[in-house]
Amino acid sequence: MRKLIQPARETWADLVKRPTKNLEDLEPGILETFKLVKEQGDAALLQLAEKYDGVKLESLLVTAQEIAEAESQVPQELKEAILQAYSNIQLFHTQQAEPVKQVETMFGVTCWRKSVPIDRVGLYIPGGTAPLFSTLLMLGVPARIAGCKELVLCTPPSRDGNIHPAILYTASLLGVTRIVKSGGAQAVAAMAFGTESVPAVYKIFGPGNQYVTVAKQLVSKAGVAIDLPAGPSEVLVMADESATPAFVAADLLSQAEHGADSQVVLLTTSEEVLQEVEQELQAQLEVLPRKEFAAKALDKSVGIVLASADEMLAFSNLYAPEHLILSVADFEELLDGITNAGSVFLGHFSPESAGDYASGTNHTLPTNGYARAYSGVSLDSFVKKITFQYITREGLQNIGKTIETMAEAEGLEAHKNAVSIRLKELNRV
Ligand code: HSO
Ligand code: ZN
Repeated sequence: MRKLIQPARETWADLVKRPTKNLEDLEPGILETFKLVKEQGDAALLQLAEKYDGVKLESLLVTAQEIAEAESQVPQELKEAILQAYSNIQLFHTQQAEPVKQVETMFGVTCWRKSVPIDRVGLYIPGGTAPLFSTLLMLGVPARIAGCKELVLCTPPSRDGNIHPAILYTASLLGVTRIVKSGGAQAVAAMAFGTESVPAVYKIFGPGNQYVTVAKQLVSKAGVAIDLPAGPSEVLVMADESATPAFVAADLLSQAEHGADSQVVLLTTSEEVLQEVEQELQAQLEVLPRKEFAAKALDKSVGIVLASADEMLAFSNLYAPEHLILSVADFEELLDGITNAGSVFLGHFSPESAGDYASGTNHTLPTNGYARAYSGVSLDSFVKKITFQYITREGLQNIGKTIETMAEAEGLEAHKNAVSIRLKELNRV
């Protein structure tokens, strides 16, 4: 971890920058994949599973028998944990539903807005080094609450052609029946354009490697919505003298173990805390199974000593972290000052892992500074909000003149006329 003591304000803008990766080189290959999937559908997915996942699949779709087998392979303790997390996430996201409120803006002019589920959504769950069944909960639970009719799940198969049993168990809890053994850009293409086995969806959710990320960006240009512009996961921890260095180190490592490109930042008002956290990082890192990823992420990370809590807050708001942990005694005093963050963890006993898995909040959050303007995934991500209005005869008489005047000033005579023609009729009777 790089150490900085009270860096000058002028340097902050550079310090909050994430490393930029040029992903444009990937585009031609991904567009080739899109073409193949559009032309050959399922056959392309099977061919690419052989090429990239190293498996000759008999069938792209997971069968009911595979789901039943998975059920028996997941240990009871894990099932109970998943059910607990499910229930908390469900409770938290159910409360996000907004009641329909009719507003009479003028007498006889009534407007309202209603959430309507997106009919078909695609959920992408990466394979690779960690089977993120928790992400499936974070996406599937709000999708179900919203009332999305069809959930399509794409996830890459392992070399033996299977999907991790915990992913299948979670999918079956969510009632997701269309589980496609496909990953990478080809899975994104399948969900965007449709194949024989994969219905085209209207919005694609979920994290993935850089191929998936670029593929999502490309389909979003073609009219399919995506959840968030994705980047590597990140955490910023603020720690004062009251922090326990071992806890802080554990939080930093929990983020660092996601991958070599994870972003980890420590802000503290105490040089001593910084030193102690560093020692703890070394000790805890040694025994981590994923220590290679975590070590690489830590190498690029930074620990900064700042003069005050206000300075920490100012830096954090500039950085706009995906996760913000306030390991400080008086966190309440800082809350109103937080302007940019995806999700915030308060005090010494609220580790990020709680939100990653089970407390109820969503872990699909804006990275790469997007927290300045974006929110994480929530119930809203799975609905469109449709506005309605009903104007009575009297209502049109009340509002008509305003519309006519504005339309005329914009030089849009036909707009004006749509009102005038009605008002004339109303005045005639
Ligand atoms: N920290 C990740 C989510 C996750 N952690 C899944 C563990 N499993 C992004 O918020
Ligand atoms: Zn995590």
